[in-house]
Amino acid sequence: MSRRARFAAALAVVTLGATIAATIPAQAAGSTLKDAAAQSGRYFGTAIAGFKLSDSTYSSIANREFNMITAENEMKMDATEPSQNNFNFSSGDQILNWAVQNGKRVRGHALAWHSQQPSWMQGMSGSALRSAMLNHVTKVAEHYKGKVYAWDVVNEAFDDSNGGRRDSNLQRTGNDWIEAAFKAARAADPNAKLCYNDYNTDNWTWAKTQGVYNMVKDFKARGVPIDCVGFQSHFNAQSAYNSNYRTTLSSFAALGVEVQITELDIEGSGSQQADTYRRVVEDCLAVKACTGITVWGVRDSDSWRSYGTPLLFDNNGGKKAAYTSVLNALNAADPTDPTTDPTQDPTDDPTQDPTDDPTDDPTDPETTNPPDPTGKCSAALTIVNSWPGGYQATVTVKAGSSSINGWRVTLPSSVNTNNLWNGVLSGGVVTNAPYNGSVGAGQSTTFGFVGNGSAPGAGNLTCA
Ligand code: 9MR
Repeated sequence: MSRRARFAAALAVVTLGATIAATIPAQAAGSTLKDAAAQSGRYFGTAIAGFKLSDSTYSSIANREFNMITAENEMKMDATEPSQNNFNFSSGDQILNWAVQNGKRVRGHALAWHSQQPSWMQGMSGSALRSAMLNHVTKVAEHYKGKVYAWDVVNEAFDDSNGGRRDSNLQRTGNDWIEAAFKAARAADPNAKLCYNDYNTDNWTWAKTQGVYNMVKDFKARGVPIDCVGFQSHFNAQSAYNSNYRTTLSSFAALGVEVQITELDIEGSGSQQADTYRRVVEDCLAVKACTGITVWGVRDSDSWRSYGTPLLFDNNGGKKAAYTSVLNALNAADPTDPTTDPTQDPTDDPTQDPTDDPTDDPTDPETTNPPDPTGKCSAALTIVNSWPGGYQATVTVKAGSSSINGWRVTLPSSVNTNNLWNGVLSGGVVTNAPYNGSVGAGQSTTFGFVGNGSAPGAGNLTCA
């Protein structure tokens, strides 16, 4: 090529580059899960089985799509302490090193658990077991000090149905075993986020969810070091996704902890599965403190429940409808707004889902149902949750026998808030937002707020 031709070619490349740059929108859509999630400051992760990293289909998808890695089994108690006080980190380190070499972060899983205990621990009890557990937490967290983003310090410690603790050898060492494990983990690695992780804690009305919620609330009130709660979110017919999942995430977030979706898989196929995945992602995106999502494996064939085809890639590594749906939902997220309260996001709009109504929860004694309205509208205030120094409230505004086009609700005079959504607050009166003023006859909409100080009593407010 002559010098002139080379120059012309180079100019063409530069011009083309400038044209492309000019047509890319300010916020380009991510073409991988990790890039799409990063647009709102979140991560997208997967569980990795170390022995599969030599499978190039597996490792190339994992590397391309995910930026948070959980060892599926390799950092558990049986793997890391096969005989007492004799630690083996080779499998865990293999995964950690792969993650670090590929620019990914790691969620540690799991320091203390009733399951997958090494055989020497299974038969132990009392103070010997308590010491052995604390030694394990300390030594493993010290080994990975500064290298993991978060630890599942305690896994699955709650009973499946009654809202209390699960019986286990660890539980029988005393009810304070969980907080003892958290304190040991904090001492060993002060910079790792310390999480409590469990399954069947996704549905806000379930006793197990409330049991864990009350524990976290108590830990926060007493200064037990806890930074995050992991929602495993294994969804299937027995434990189905419910639209109150968003309430669960935002309610925990309001306690001042980060919330993470840690082991997501959704049994099913096609558009039904894709739609549920979308809703889970949207729920996380609606809660500022929901910092990331991890799916429990790469391809369906990698899943612990492969018969349920619950993941985002098929057995051949092809992208499923669920993948596209997750990618699109992540790309639709608002970029992070550092000025908003991390515990509550104004885009968290319970009115988008008519079934997501905390006043429907008959098990929650703090909720009341709006009375049958006789006038233009009625309003009922519900305390969704409260904590020392604050609370979260929802107000349901219901139209009377005719439809309404705009509403005004007077808050109790004790309310002090600087974080209200789905309404406009002025001088103690909330008027509708531009998008939720029209309410059909007998229909309702809601607004919510986080209040400072003590919560007002639940009950009816003036609506006009
Ligand atoms: O996916 C893990 C599977 O390979 C193991 O056989 C199983 C043994 O307990 O653990 C699976 O992972 C679990 C996770 O550690 C905790 N939550 C439930 C997960 C699925 O069982």
